[in-house]
Amino acid sequence: TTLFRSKMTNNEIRKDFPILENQDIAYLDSGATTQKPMQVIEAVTNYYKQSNANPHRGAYDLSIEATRAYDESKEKVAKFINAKSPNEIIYTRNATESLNLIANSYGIQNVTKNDKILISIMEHHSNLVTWQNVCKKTGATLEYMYTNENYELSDEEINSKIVPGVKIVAVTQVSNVLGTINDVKKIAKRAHEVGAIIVVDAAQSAPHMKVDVQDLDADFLVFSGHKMLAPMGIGVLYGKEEILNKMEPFNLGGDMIEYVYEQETTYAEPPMKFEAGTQNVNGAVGLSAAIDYLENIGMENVEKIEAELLKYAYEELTKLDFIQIYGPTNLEKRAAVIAFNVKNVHPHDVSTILNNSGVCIRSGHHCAQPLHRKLKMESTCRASFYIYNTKQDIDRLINGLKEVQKIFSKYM
Ligand code: 7TS
Repeated sequence: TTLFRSKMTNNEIRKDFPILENQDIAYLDSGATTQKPMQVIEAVTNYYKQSNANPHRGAYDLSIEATRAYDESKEKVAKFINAKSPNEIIYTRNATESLNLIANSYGIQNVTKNDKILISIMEHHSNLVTWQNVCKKTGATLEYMYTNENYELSDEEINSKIVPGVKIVAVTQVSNVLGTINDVKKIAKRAHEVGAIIVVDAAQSAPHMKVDVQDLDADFLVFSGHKMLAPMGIGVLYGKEEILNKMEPFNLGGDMIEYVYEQETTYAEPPMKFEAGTQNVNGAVGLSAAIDYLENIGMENVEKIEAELLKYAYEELTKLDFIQIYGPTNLEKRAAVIAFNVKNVHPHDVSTILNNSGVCIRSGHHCAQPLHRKLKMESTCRASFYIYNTKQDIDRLINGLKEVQKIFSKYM
């Protein structure tokens, strides 16, 4: 069956998603969160029907089974991103919490007032406000890499900003607004040359392309389960083992300790050291099933399906002369996300009218206010695609936009 499924088309994949069968919608907001296939929904339901208990605590079979499911999930994640060991995988609530853990447990503890932290202008607020806060608390300086005229980080920009004195480079692999794919491997190499560590925000990349932490030489890498078919509430933090071993925990309490005395505590080894409190086993089980689902399709096939959707959507949108599209024009360097504006119509009006015809897109600043301000975009509409989207979804978007044009024609 693997062979058969690996050839699956988006039209076949779509049938695995009950919500897309139950609702008459073109769901074009997978950048915000993805829908879930039956396989993930059933894995979570079965976990609660058959295996639920608090892991790491009971000597009884059910608790051992919950622990096994949790550990197996980490092994799958480690393989999915080619980490050396599941001990390098920490579960959090989402990419945001993973970034907060790094900022607090690594950033605040390792940065001083003469250091610089470097991010890019296209960062999501989660990878921006967190570092602002580290700088406020330590006196370090926050600097930015800016995009060129093609919405990309040029080599000159990378080389002139990543210089001695920079201690942390935190950058997104894929922009959630522009769709720009950043050359993280090159950025990591440069960061290491000047003695900095690299934090990779893979929230918009891990669901859509093969991510290999060893090939990238990432020191930290984060993503959210809910953007890759898994339930909400499970996030991943990858960290190199030697770095995690030296870090202090961010959250304290049960399950992250070794021995506790009245005045002193020794901590467990990573990853448990960073996972205080009862873990999200159902989320881990769902993430496991989501990775199985994606690997069954094959990440190369995922990329292929999305590239076709992007090409079709981009071409169709380009035909509409009342639309302005943002982001790289070279589609090879771009993920399946398109931010755009309808001339003289506010994005919120566009998305409201599209909603009337069942088209779900996002409008606003997409948690990237500095990017919008820098590029003088105000706010934008954004369509983002995933493996269950079809050309019909895109046709609905295009027809909806023509409807917007009709309604607003006297202002255009
Ligand atoms: N980093 C990037 C690049 C993102 O796109 C997002 C979420 C996050 C981090 C944070 O993820 P979370 O799961 O912790 O919330 N981006 C979006 C979006 O584009 N629309 O809604 C959420």
